[in-house]
Amino acid sequence: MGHKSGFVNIIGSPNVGKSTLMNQLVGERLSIITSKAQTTRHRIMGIVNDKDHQICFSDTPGVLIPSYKLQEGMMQFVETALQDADLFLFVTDFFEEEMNDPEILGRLIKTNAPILVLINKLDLVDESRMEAKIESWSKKLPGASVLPISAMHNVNVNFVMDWIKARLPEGPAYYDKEALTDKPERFFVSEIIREKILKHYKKEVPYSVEIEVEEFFEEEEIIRIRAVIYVLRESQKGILIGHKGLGLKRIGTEARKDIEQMLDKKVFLATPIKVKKNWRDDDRQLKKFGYGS
Ligand SMILES: Nc1nc2c(ncn2[C@@H]2O[C@H](COP(=O)(O)OP(=O)(O)OP(=O)(O)O)[C@@H](O)[C@H]2O)c(=O)[nH]1
Ligand SMILES: [Mg+2]
Repeated sequence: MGHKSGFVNIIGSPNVGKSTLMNQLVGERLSIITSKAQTTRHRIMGIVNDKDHQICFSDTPGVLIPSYKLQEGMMQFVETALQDADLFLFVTDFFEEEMNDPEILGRLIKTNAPILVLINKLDLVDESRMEAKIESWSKKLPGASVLPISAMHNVNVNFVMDWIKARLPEGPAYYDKEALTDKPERFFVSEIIREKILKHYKKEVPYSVEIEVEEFFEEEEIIRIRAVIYVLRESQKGILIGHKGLGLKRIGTEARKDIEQMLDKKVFLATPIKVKKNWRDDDRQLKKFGYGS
C-alpha cells in the first residue's frame, strides 16, 4: 500500500466543538477554544504525519449568515474549505436543532467527498437519547456516516481517525512531513491574545476586537512582541483597560504565559490598544488582517 494524503475539512455551526475536535485529532493546542460562538475566524490547518499518511485537517469558522464584512470574510474561508476537501467532518452537537444556514447541508451533499457527521458533546447527554438524533442527521445528510463523540473527553475520536485513514486518497505528502500547521507563529500569538479577550469580556467587546502583531523580535534570551489590540470605539478601549488598568494587565499576563509556553522562551509582550472605527466593514483593513483575497 502506498502513501495516503489529503484534506479533511471540518465544517459546522458556531460553538459545536470543531476546534476542540481538531486539536484532539492533531494532539496539539492549535485553534483557540472558548465557550463563545465565532471564536474561530480563519481557516487553520492542523497536520498529522506518520510514515504512511499526511492528514491535513482544516478547522473553519462556524457557519453563519454574515451581517458585516468580517463575517463575509470568515464565510469565504468556509467556502474554500467546501471546495477543496477530500473528506468532510461535519460537526454538530446534541443541542443543535436547525442550522442558522441550512443551505450548507445542500452544498455538502452536492460535493463528491465522503462526509462523517459527528454529534458532539456526548458526555452531556444520556446515550439512549442519541438514537433519535443520529436518525435525524442521517435523514438530513443521506449517505453520510454518523457518529456521536465527545471531542473534549476524547470519546470515539479514535473511530474518526479510522474512518479517515480508510478513505484518504493515495498520493504524496502536500506539505513537509515535519509540518504541523500552515500558519506562522505570529498568527498563534494574536489568537492567544484574542482568546483571553473572549474569555474575560462579554457582549460586543470580543466581536469588536482584532489583534495585529506589529513586532516580533527574537533576541538571545527573550522574544519581544508588540501586538496592537484594535477596537471599534473609544468606550471599548476603556472597558478593555478596566479599573486601574487591571483588565488589560490580566490579558497581557495570561497571554504572555501561554505564548512563552508555545515558543518555549521568555517573552516580553506589549499590547497597546488603538481605536479603528469600522474596521469590521473596511475591505482594506480586513485584507491587512488576513481576511478576503
Ligand atoms: N461538554 C462538552 N463540551 C465541549 C465538547 N467539545 C467542545 N466543547 C465546548 O464547546 C465550546 C465550543 O468549542 P469550540 O471547539 O470552540 O467550538 P467551535 O465549533 O470551534 O466554535 P467556533 O469557532 O465559534 O465556530 C467550548 O466551551 C468547548 O469547551 C464536548 O465534547 N463536551
Ligand atoms: Mg472554533
